[in-house]
Amino acid sequence: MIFDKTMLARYFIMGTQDVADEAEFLRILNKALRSGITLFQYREKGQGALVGQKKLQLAKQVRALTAQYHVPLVIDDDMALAHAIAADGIHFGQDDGRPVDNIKQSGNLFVGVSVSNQQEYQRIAHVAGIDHIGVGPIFATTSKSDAKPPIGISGLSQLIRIAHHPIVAIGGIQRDNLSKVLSTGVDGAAVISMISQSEDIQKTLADWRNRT
Ligand code: TZP
Ligand code: MG
Repeated sequence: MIFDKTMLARYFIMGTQDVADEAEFLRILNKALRSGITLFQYREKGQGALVGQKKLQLAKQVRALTAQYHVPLVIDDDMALAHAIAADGIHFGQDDGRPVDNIKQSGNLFVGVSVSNQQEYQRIAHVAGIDHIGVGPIFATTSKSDAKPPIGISGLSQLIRIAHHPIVAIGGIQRDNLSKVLSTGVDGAAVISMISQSEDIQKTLADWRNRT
């Protein structure tokens, strides 16, 4: 799929490790898709994450659901799976292999790369084939055990100033700090817990839509 930066506006990420079980995962994903997320990343990673056939089976259901709602689907750090289910994009971090190798294998998937600071950005800034950058964590987060130190709003603003890629902010973004994040001029925000732990996903996303 051809990447468009408007896809980054309301970017939802989730794997089964973020919720109680697969039924809960599908319930939350359905609600989020119906309520206006602009992109979904399937990220099965960390303690309790599915692997092998179980991961493949759930990924197929995620592909069917996202297609039904015309929401692009990104797979985190699993090129074989992304191709197997015909995802729209692939995302990888600093520890997920060499960017040039990943880009070579990406085919028609669009490509996102995570950076935590300016130094990491400068290292990949001139690698061809990267469609957008994820910057974070912006704030402290409990959703990623190996997250680097938070870059904060000022760090995000500085990175946006020097970057020549579309940027999505990630990490610790909640309803009470979302406006600050968006005021930096970033192309979007990516969240796990703001949606996966929301008591009213429809309302959370309605509020978010009104702020962008
Ligand atoms: N990458 C950087 S922070 C993070 C990821 C995957 C976790 C974001 O989760 P939350 O719950 O939105 O802070
Ligand atoms: Mg990764």
